[in-house]
Amino acid sequence: MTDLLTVPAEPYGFAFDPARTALVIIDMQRDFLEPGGFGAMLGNDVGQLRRTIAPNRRLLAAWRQAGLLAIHTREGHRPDLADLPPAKRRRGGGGTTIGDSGPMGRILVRGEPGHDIIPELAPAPGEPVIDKPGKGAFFATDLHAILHNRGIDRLVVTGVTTEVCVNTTVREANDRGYDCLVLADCVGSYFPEFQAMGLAMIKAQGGIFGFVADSPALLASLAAAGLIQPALQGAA
Ligand code: TIU
Repeated sequence: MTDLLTVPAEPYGFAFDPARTALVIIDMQRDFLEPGGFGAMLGNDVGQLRRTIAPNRRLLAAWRQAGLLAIHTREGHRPDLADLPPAKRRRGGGGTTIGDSGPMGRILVRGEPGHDIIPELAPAPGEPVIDKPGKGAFFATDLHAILHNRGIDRLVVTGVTTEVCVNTTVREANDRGYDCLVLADCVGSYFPEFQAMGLAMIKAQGGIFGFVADSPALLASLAAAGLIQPALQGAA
């Protein structure tokens, strides 16, 4: 058993055993971060999310160097759209919707270019990729089984968007008994006010859903424990 590490966080320090902690990167897909995809179709400025790419790259590189478990998720639907709730398809208000053709292929459909994780954060061989039809990463997926089978009890959660898929996943994880640390610089929203409130709702009331910190604090704790080279704390 590895000694517990502690990351300075809000509302108080996040203690974790690295071997029992997974990094879960939520939906860093072209459909949300590049023009012409699902995020843009909903009327959003996708440029708002791109500041999350560099800190996620740095964190993922460090996490891999430490030999820890990284998991990637993707939101999307079957090509026949059989798993797409009609209500989800109807909403959005634009002329196009999920399943329609766009510049990156059919919007939010598995196997299409827009559904891919952005190249900067491409999964490495052996890293589980969870395809999810909903906002939460536990709904209609095998994520809980994968975590349980590996003895994971803590999650470091990053990705997009803060108030939608990140928050939904953290709430689902909370009810399943996981402690979650959300990294503010590694999660993004199309709306600055939702970024702030999405994080505030997690850490309020003594950490009602979990903990919030910035990735340099986590990297420093991994470096102090000798799990990563100190150089990786600042490498992009
Ligand atoms: N629209 C929005 O903010 N997010 C989503 O639809 N999905 C995720 O957050 N991944």
